[in-house]
Formats: sequence, C-alpha cells, structure tokens
Amino acid sequence: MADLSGFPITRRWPAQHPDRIQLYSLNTPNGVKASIMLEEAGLPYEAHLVDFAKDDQKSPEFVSLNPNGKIPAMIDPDGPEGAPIALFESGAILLYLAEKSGKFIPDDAAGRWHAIQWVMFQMGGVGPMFGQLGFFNKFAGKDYEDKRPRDRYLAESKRLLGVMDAALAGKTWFLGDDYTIADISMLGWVRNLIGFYEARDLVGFDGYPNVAAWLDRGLARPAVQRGLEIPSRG
Ligand SMILES: N[C@@H](CCC(=O)N[C@@H](CS)C(=O)NCC(=O)O)C(=O)O
Repeated sequence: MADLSGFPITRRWPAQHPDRIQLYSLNTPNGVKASIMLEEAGLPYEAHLVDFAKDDQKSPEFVSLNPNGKIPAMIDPDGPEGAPIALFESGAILLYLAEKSGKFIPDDAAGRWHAIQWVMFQMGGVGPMFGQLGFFNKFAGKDYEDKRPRDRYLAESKRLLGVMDAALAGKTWFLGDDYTIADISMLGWVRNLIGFYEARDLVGFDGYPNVAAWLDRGLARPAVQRGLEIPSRG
C-alpha cells in the first residue's frame, strides 16, 4: 500500500485508494484533459474535486502540490523507479500519462514529436487565447466599453481555428488515423469556446467544418463524455 502522507494535499483530500493515481481537478477545459486521458487510458485513479467556489486551488494544501495554484494536478504513487511523483501543468500530465500507459502517443519518433508539437500548440495558443476570449465575451470583460482587447483575442482565436481547420483537412484526428493526446488537449477547449463561452457565432464556427466534424467525432467517444464530467460539483 502506497504511503502518500508526505504530500500535504492528502490532508485536505484524503486518498481512499492510495495505490491509484490521485487527480486534483475540476471539469474545466484544462482539467478535463487529465480526466479524459485517464478514462481513455483505463488507468485506475481517484478524482478529488478542487472547488473554485471555495478557492480550493489557492489553499495551502493545494499550493503545496502546485505552487501555481491551478488545476489540474496529480500524484502517481507508482511513478518513475516506483517512487511517487507529483505533477502539475496539463500538458506535462498528458505526456506523462501517455508515456506511462503507452497509449495515445505514436511509437515512432516522428509521430511522437508531432503529437508533442500539437500539445504545445494547444498549451501556448488555443488555451490562453480561447480563455481570454471567454473572459471578454462572457465574463467580467464583456462590460468593458473598449472592445479592442476582445477583438484582439477574437482575431487570434479565429486565426488558430483556421490553422486547426487546415491541419484537419482530410484527416480524422490531428495525427491522421491516430487519436492522440493532441486531440485530447484540444477537445475541451473547442467545446467550451462554442458552448460555455458562447462564442460560436462570434468566431463564425460554421466556417471551420473540419474542426466541427473533428469535435463531433471526439465528443462521440464514451471516455471523452465521462471525462468531461470528472470531477464535477455534482
Ligand atoms: N497552464 C496550466 C493552466 C491551468 C489553468 O489555467 N487552470 C484553470 C482552470 S482551466 C484554473 O485553475 N483556474 C483557477 C485560478 O486561476 O484560480 C495548465 O494547462 O495546467
């Protein structure tokens, strides 16, 4: 039985199954990358709800694991050399889980780098830009009289959608026939952009048919549907 008592986060979120991966998250677009991957890979895990309504992500216990105070974060009790490993940053978590499971990342070096490339594209572009557009379109930023900040993120989000649409032309997934962590990193963000962020018409989503078809394919996967709900406020 793994001993996770050295991780202060387990005092606030006790492990019922310390031998399983411990996920600390909420089902936001960054959070669901981890839960979708865990569901897809079939790795045993235990999900703990980090409730933003209670500022859980800024609690000393959470920050002891992720000094950046953001979800998702995890502990694998059976990490490298059999020792526990704590990780934050959803891109790092996806890469770690892909390597651990041997799934959703190609075996060949070129394919592997292409999967990493698209995860980096998501981390550096899609997430930050769509997130800012959400802020300026739906949340506090929507009341700002000056629309230039919103328009800047709108233009960049549309440009990124164009890049994705071109990359997906004639393909099922970003890497062709292989569904990978590249897809897993982006599905929740595109879904949020046109759903929760209410930017479907604003970005002219119908103008990106390859992205729309890819999103439908991704959302049809049962593991994606499960992951999108984990962990939720219930
Ligand atoms: N680069 C980080 C970003 C994580 C992030 O921004 N998470 C958001 C939820 S999608 C969060 O925890 N927000 C809470 C806060 O900022 O207080 C990652 O990909 O893991």
